[in-house]
Amino acid sequence: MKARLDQIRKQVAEQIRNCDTTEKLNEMKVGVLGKKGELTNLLKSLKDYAPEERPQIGQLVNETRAEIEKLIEEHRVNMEKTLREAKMKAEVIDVTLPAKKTELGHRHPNTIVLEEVERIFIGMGYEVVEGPEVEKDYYNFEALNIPADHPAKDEQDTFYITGDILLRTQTSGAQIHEMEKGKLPIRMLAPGRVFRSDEVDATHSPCFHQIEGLVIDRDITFADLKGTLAEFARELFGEQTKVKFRPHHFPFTEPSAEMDVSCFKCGGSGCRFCKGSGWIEILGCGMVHPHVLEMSHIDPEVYTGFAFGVGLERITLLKYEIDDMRLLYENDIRFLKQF
Ligand code: 2U9
Repeated sequence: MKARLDQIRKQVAEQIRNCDTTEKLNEMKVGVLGKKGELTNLLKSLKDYAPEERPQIGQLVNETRAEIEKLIEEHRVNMEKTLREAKMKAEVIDVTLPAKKTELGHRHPNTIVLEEVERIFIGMGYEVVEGPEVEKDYYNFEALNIPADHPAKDEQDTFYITGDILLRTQTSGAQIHEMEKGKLPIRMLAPGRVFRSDEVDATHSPCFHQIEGLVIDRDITFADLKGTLAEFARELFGEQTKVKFRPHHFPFTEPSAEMDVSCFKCGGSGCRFCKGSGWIEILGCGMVHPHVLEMSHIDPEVYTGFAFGVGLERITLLKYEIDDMRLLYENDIRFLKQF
């Protein structure tokens, strides 16, 4: 029996040495030590021996089994070490290679312009207030002196949710909410999304952004409006920028005007960009209508104010010389990368 066990041990040791993968080693282990393995068979045949011989033979078989298990595990550890070392040698890392360039995200061109406009007005003492996008008809129209039969109230132009609730078509509701709080003076900027039932094209979108401003205090005059907006234009488009005001009409301001800036491309001499006129229309503005003040419980005999409204996309397109508004919403990374 001892001779047979020695023979098995030698054979198995040879087999172990020949295993060069973990799979082969596992297969071999099952073959030798498993249920149908020779060592198990030897243990099963113990009953054929004399009872007094059985403990000694059993012990010999178990010792051989333990030895084989030890050999297998030693070989496994060595093999894994060799494989790991070979893999590491093959995978040499060149630490002198330049690192992969990771692309950093950055602000959308609309956000860049919005933050610039906010910075300018915050510098003049304004507060930024964002109103709700879903508004009551009253805050979007009535409180702004826009009568029931005004074309802007047409269902063709406005997204109504119910007869009385709508998606705001201008951010002015935010100013009405501030005025109703009764805390004066007011110097505020109301930026945000507005919604109009427009077809999408190069200059229109059913959702775009406005930045509106409102100042209410004692002794506010049209001169304050002009000085403030001229300074805004100089900060946004450059120190050399000139402004001009043309009379206009809005229901919520009286008098009303539109402001043009001298073309920042040609300096005012006329080019393709300003269509030869030397001027570019930038915003609408005016003195807050006394009726608008009254409706929000502000006495127009004591307080006056001015307001203005800018289309954010319009400024972004002009500043970056983009000729199609749709580019601002498509989120094409090749376009956005340029800013
Ligand atoms: C209150 C009183 C008056 C806001 C104003 C404009 C002129 C204006 C347009 C610019 C381009 C809208 O986005 S646009 O199409 N806006 O021309 N907005 S004055 O006047 C107000 C606002 C609030 C209480």
